[in-house]
Amino acid sequence: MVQNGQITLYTNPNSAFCHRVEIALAEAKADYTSYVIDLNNKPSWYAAKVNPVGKVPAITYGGPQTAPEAPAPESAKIAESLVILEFLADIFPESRLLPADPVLRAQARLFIAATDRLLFGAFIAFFFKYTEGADQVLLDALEEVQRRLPPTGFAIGIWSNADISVAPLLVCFLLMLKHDLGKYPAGQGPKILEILQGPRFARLMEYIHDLEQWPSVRGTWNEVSEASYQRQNR
Ligand SMILES: N[C@@H](CCC(=O)N[C@@H](CS)C(=O)NCC(=O)O)C(=O)O
Repeated sequence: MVQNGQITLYTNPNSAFCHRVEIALAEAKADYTSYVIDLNNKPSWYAAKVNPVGKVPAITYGGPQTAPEAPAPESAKIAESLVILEFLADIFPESRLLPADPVLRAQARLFIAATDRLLFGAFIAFFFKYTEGADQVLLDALEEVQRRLPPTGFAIGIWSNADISVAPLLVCFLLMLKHDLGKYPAGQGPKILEILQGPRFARLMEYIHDLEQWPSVRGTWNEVSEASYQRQNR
C-alpha cells in the first residue's frame, strides 16, 4: 500500500481508544512512529502542539518527519479515535478498514454509531462506578451488540472499522471479568462471565473469540500487561 505522508501516533498502552487506532494502523500495514503520552504527567507541548483537548489518541500526518515532541506546523493534527479510523480508511483505500461498497460502508458506520456510546457507557457503569443496575446495563449493552451481528462472521460480514471500534472494549471486558477486576463486589466478574458463556450470549462470545484471534487485534493486545495495569489502577 502506498503511504504519502509520515504518521506519528500519540498513544497510551492502556487506552481502548488508542488500541482502536493501533489495530487500524496494523491492518493498513502503515509505517508510523509511536509516542507514548503519560496520562498522569502529560507534557505541556502535547496540548499546545498536537491535541488542544489533551487526550490520546491523536496523530500527525504529513509534513516533514520531526521528533514527536516537535511536530511540524505543516502536518495535519487529527484526534478522536473514530475520526482517525475514517481517515486511515481514506488514505489506505486498499486496506480492510472500509469496504468499497457504499452499502457496506454505511452498515459499518451504523454499527459504530449504535454501539460506541453504549459500550463505553456500560464500561463506566459496570467496571468504574458500579452504579445501581450496572449488571443489567452491561448485559443489555452486550445483548444489543449481539443483536446487531449477522449469523456468522464480523459486524458487517467482512472485517472492517466496525470491528475495530468494538474490539478493544470487548476483549478488555472479558479480561476484567475473568480476573474479577472492577469496582463491583468481589466475585461478580466471574458470575457475569458465566452468564456470557451460557446460551443467551453464544453468538456474541463467538464474535469476541473471532476478534481475539484476528491478527491485528492479537498483535496489538497484551493481556498480561493490561491485567496488571487494571489490577493496580482499580
Ligand atoms: N472520544 C475520544 C476519547 C479519548 C479519551 O478519552 N482518551 C483518554 C484515554 S482513554 C485520555 O486521553 N484521557 C486523558 C485526559 O482526559 O486528560 C476518542 O475516541 O479518541
